[in-house]
Amino acid sequence: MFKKVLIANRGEIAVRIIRACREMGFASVAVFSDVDRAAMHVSKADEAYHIGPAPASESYLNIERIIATARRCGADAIHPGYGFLSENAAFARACAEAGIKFVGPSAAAMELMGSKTRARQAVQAAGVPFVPGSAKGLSLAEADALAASIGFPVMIKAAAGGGGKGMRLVRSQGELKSAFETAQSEALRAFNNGELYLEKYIENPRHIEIQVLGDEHGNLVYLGERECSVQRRHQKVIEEAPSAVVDEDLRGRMGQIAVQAARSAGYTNAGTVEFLVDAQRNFYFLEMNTRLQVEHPVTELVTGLDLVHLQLRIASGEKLPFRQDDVRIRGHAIECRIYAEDPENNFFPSPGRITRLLQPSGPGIREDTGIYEGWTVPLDYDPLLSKLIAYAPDRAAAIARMRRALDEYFIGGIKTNLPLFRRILENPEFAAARIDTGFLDRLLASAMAGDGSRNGLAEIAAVSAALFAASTPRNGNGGNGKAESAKPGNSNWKRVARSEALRSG
Ligand code: MV4
Repeated sequence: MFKKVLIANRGEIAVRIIRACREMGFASVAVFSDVDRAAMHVSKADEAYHIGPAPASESYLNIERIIATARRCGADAIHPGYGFLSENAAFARACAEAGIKFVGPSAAAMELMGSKTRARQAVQAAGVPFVPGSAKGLSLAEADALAASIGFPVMIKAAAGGGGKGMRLVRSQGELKSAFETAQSEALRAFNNGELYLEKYIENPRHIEIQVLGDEHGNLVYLGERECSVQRRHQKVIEEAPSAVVDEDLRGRMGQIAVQAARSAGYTNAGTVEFLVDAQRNFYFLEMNTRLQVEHPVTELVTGLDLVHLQLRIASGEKLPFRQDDVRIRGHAIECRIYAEDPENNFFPSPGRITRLLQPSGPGIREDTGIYEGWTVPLDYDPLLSKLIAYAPDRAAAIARMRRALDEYFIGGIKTNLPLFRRILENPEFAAARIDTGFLDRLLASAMAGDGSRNGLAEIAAVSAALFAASTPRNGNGGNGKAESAKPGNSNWKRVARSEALRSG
């Protein structure tokens, strides 16, 4: 087992990994940039080292600096978290060369999955189902001929892309040439690789992904699915486990396919196989993510497993401590991603100082967070503040629990997307699990238009703020001795705002 683990990340995920290290008896090492000296992950770790200025390219993405720091402090492993260097094969290779264990798959497996066309070819033999299309890079002429034979609409995708980057929807033959050319120049600019492939377009699919876990002795298991259809611009907003449309039979079939795909890539450690699922519940392989995902907690809650513990045990060479038959899905978990962004202003990032923070707790509530009252959210990184996760015996109870927790949650001083969750969770379509990747866009469009029966987001925010201000004592300072213009000295604002504004529909 390891003695000391360096966490090459920041925010809530760094805190999450530090906690696992503490539980397992490993010393933890944080790294931080200029603007993160006061960040929560720095104070939670056993040691912390400065790695550079605010821009990620000079700090959290600085491979040499991070390896040098790990060497200097004697770390025997590096956990990359998600984002930053987590899917960077060169970083995994640099760790190996420095004799430091990278907590994740091999550099070769990462590289293979990084190319969507190579990944498709590698898993094809394992009987993995795909959307009709090409498994190799295409010229414009080849794309034209293929699109004509499979029929429009089609999607042009960048082989080096993923997560929605460099994609183009093409509805007719006449649009193909210019879509191909812009996609190619975009891909060249973004990935230094202009390879494009093409697929039949699936209209409003669900996005459902399977968590897999493999040890370094050839054992692989799947840990059920996550429903990730509630998203906006390829940014997930709500995830849940299990999916309401996945029964035992479908879970078994998708799970076995995901394990086969991972096996054919020589995959180890934690990974996620993404699928599109159509209205007839046909499923199609999209891509494999070679990292621990943001939404891993919903899988942890319904399986009772700790994915970060398991990642660390696998990386240290241990065998998986259970078999597929031992994995049971129990209850229902929902996660809300709380972002510092303004839903009233086109979700523009809203960094700044958190002047007041009231966090939910109680039965079935977990919060993975990297924020605290008084901290200033920097504008240099992804604005994810916190993940609020509700767990209950069934989906309806999990929704009720999440709504209760959201009512307890207050973040003052910055704009957040908290009001959006209140609206999603009271939506009848969401309650009935009639969700697909177009759900949130439709909901936001109806909020803009004003559906007559309830307040739009703007009104809810305005009414809440007015009631909050009215219920705040004039000289109240919340008891922390710092002068603030508006601070909730008591909890009246919540009760009033809830009854008067949020429940008025
Ligand atoms: C698609 C698709 C429809 N048909 N491919 C977006 C992210 C990237 N991983 C793949 N994506 C999609 N690929 C075909 N052939 C629709 C999407 C898509 C999507 C997928 C998952 C989650 C949200 C999405 C939102 C819009 C489009």
